[in-house]
Amino acid sequence: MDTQEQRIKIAVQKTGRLTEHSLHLLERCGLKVTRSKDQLICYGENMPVDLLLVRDDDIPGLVSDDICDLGIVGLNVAEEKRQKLKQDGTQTGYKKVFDLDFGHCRLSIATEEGTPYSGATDLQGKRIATSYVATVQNFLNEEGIEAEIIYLSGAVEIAPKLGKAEFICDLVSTGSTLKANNLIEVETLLKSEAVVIQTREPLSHIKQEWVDKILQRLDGVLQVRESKYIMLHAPRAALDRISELLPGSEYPTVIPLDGQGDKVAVHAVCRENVFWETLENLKAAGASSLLVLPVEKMLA
Ligand code: PRT
Ligand code: ZN
Repeated sequence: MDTQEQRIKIAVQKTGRLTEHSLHLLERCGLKVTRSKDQLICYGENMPVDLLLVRDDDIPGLVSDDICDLGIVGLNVAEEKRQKLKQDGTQTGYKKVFDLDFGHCRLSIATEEGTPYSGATDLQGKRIATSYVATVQNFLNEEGIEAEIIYLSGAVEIAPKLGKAEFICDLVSTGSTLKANNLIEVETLLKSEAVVIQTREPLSHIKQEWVDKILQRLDGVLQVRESKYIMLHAPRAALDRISELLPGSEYPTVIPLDGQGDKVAVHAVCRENVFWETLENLKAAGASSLLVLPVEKMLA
């Protein structure tokens, strides 16, 4: 059955840092989509899955209110919404189900170079400019600090220069924006990356099956990224040493080689990066004809 209610809706950022990665990831899970004319919805052609393309700030709300079943969003945004709901006395209607290992950044407090800072108590009575009001408030509550939070929706990093605040709290990835504004990071509130969130509402049997399938495929795609398939030849006597050297592999397949006496072929999926050093060590242990291949798909 493929009625509108039985289709999975996934909220994805419309245009921004997470968009390309999110769409690519879903494509790698086998989803083919056509975009609607208004570009707000992408209809799944080969699965009962539609994508809602929205501002990232709206994603936690859409999943929390059960308008979307899943969402791909920065943990920083999901956490800010969770804290906001908590401060309003409401329980969050979504849970984090996956870390996606892209969109890495951290939410940090920074101040102008030269401002004394030896710990959170130095924030007492000061002004902190941020877009992350609820997360900062939660941090201050936990530390038992009273400080004024100045809400700014953008260009937070220029607040100290304008005399609007002594501290800022914003996302940092390379640190070059802080540096360009003569600011230094003094406190990290949250380490963030893109995550999948899922509604807490129970889903119909059919929808749950599809959600499970999507999450399993996502898991496969993420595992594959780091995985390599290694093939090599080795004397049977060197097998123990070679198995020890294969990075992150579980049970290598050992195949006898026709007419090669005690020589065998070893095939293994390695779940970690395979470096030249590893290959050189395998060779030194007696391996030959080494081949490293990318893994296209994996289903545990
Ligand atoms: O329009 P919409 O509301 O959807 O997009 P947006 O402008 O709010 O978000 P966008 O696309 O800028 O970022 C989306 C998500 O990417 C964020 O919520 C984070 O989870 C993640 N992300 C990862 C980042 C950064 N890295 C990042 N560096 N988001 C923003 N920045 C900004 C930061 O705010 C600061 O201005 O980049 C600057 C700092 O970068 P560095 O490299 O100079 O330190
Ligand atoms: Zn946003």
